[in-house]
Amino acid sequence: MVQFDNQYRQIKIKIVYYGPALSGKTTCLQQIHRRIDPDQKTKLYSFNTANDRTLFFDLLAFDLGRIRGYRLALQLYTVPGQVQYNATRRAVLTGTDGIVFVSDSQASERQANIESVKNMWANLEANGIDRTRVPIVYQHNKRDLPNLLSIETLNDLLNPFRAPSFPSVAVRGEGVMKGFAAITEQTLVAVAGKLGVGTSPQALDQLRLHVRAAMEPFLAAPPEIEVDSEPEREVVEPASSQAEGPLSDEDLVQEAVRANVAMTDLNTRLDQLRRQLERKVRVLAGIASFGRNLGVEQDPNAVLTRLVETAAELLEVPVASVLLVPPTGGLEEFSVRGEERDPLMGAVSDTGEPLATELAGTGDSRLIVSELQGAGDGGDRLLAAVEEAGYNSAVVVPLAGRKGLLGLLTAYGHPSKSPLGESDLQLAEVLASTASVAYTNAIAWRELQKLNEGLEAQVAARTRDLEASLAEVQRLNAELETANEELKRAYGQLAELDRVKSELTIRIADDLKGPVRSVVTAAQLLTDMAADLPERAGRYGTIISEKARELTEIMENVMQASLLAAAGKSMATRSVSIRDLLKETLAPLRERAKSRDVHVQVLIASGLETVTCAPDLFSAALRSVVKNAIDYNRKGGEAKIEVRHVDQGGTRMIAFRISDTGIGIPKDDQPRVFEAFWRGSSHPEEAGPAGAGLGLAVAKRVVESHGGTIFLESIEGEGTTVTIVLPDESA
Ligand SMILES: Nc1nc2c(ncn2[C@@H]2O[C@H](COP(=O)(O)OP(=O)(O)OP(=O)(O)O)[C@@H](O)[C@H]2O)c(=O)[nH]1
Ligand SMILES: [Mg+2]
Repeated sequence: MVQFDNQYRQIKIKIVYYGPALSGKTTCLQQIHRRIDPDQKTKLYSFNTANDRTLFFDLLAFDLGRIRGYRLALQLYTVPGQVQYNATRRAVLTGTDGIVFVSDSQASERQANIESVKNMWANLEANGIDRTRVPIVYQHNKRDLPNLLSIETLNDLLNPFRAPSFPSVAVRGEGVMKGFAAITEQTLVAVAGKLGVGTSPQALDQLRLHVRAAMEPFLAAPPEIEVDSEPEREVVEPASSQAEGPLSDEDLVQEAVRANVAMTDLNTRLDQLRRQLERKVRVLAGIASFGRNLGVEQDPNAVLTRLVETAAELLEVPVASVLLVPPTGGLEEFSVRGEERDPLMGAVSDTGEPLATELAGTGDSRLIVSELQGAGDGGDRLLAAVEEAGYNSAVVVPLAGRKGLLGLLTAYGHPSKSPLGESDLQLAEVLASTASVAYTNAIAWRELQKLNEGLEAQVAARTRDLEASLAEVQRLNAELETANEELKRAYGQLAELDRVKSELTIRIADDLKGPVRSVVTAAQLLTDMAADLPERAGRYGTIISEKARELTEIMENVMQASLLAAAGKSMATRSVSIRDLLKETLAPLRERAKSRDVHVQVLIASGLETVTCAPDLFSAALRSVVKNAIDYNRKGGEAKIEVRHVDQGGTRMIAFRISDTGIGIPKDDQPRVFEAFWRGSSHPEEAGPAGAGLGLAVAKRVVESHGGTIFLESIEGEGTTVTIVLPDESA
């Protein structure tokens, strides 16, 4: 009887392998188990006696995919063949949806086969099952042995309705899967009405196709293997340990069988749960390792590739993809695994946009596409696209970035497996959010690196620029130095020329002094003798005398200009006798003083012998000052030259103090007396031609180039005192 199990959304279908003792029923289940579940994930439960004869039943439970969202849970039972276990057989037969009668083809078993089939009819009747309607196939077994009944004979004896029959060699697996496929198809077609698929020929054909498709891989399996070793199966202790022989109370046996069925059911369920748990653990481990790997991933593309691979692996789906939102909007396939195109990108909506793009645009991109979801119109369109591509379901989750949607992760369920559901969606979400964070980080990291590289490049460029400018500066510096050197050399030459010129000028002027003085003296004599000479001669004498004096002044001016230029340039100093120096200074002025009637007095402090100076220059400077003291004096006045030691800030110096009793200098003029070419406003008429106004300026330059000082004190109408202070080098 078909059982709907709404909790797990499954339909349980019960098929019983019936037949005489030792006909090979258990062997058939072992073969089917090996074929449909080579990894032995499900278990074959057996309730055996000590010598491996079936005591209650064997049970093999497994899923046969889905129809309309319901899982088809097949349960294959065997009955114990031994005659005495009839109560158990009847109990096992309760609610069966289909039967495989396994006969023993040996002629010796003719009667046993007949007894067994009779017994089956009786037990079906006892269970209220119509034997004319229950799906049944025959498997005439042990065709490898000698002395066999023919298939026709067997069918004549056992198969009154001429149900499909298959020869088989169960120990080698031959014919077993064919019989199994046939009964599965028949049974499912028989229960089709109850499944809600209707009874229309098309619907039934569809169902047949579905079952055949599900069975195909097992039928096309590699050559069937002989059961030679002890098959893997779970041996369960019977719930009731009482053997049936002596047990007369049939109800008790039935209870025991029911209890064992329930227990086996529980075991099966437990087994399922264990497998689910194992899968969960595997998934969790997968998530953990995914997170660990992404944590260190710096390449954004590698993050997404890994996401697709991990999603396909952990969700156990054949197709998964990452779709990205490009800067221009819309959606692009970044990576599609298991297909050319992502099914939801391949299918377009009415607006001509891929369905996935439309989904991304709605802002609600977290969904399950499945028959079980009962979605609205949109959902139906999505499901149609998914089924069109050959998948039974899909999950879609968003890849969320900091600034919005980065893209979508999609996964598509294999039609032979349970459709993807809520737990798959959650798993996809965990993977997607982990990857989104890693992706965002990887992009940030890449940008940081780019920025760094840019900075480094900038620094390098600036460094190169700086180095270039530095080289330029160095080159210019070198040029400047060369130019400087040349300038220095030129300057040296010029200075030398200048010096030579000054010396030459001074010497010429000096050399001219003697002859001019003789001319002056001669002219004077001529003037003195004027009375004795013709009148014309006396007049010429006066002219000569005047012009000779003018000439003296001009020479004096030329010399002073030369001295001014020479002062401060390379100056050869030496220690000279002060007395000699003054004698030399005053000699040319003697005549002048006499003619002005000025008395010149010299006082040199005792113990003061020498002064260190450039004698020519210093003497000329001194002479300028004394000459002023004579020129700007009054008749019968006095010009006094005192030389003595003075103390200046603890240093012994030599002071030359030149004072006169002359007209003095007005206060306003005093600050300007040392300026070149400045002439006092009160040049006396009798002082003869005015000088060039260089005297005191030259004196100041000369004194200062000796490291000395010169200053002037004057009281109008009383006289002027000029003091020259020179370092005492002899100290
Ligand atoms: N030669 C041969 N031996 C077979 C074949 N099928 C089963 N056997 C052997 O027959 C014996 C009984 O097989 P089982 O599968 O235990 O028979 P069963 O129908 O389950 O027997 P019960 O549980 O006692 O009713 C075993 O030794 C099998 O190896 C076959 O096709 N050929
Ligand atoms: Mg058995």
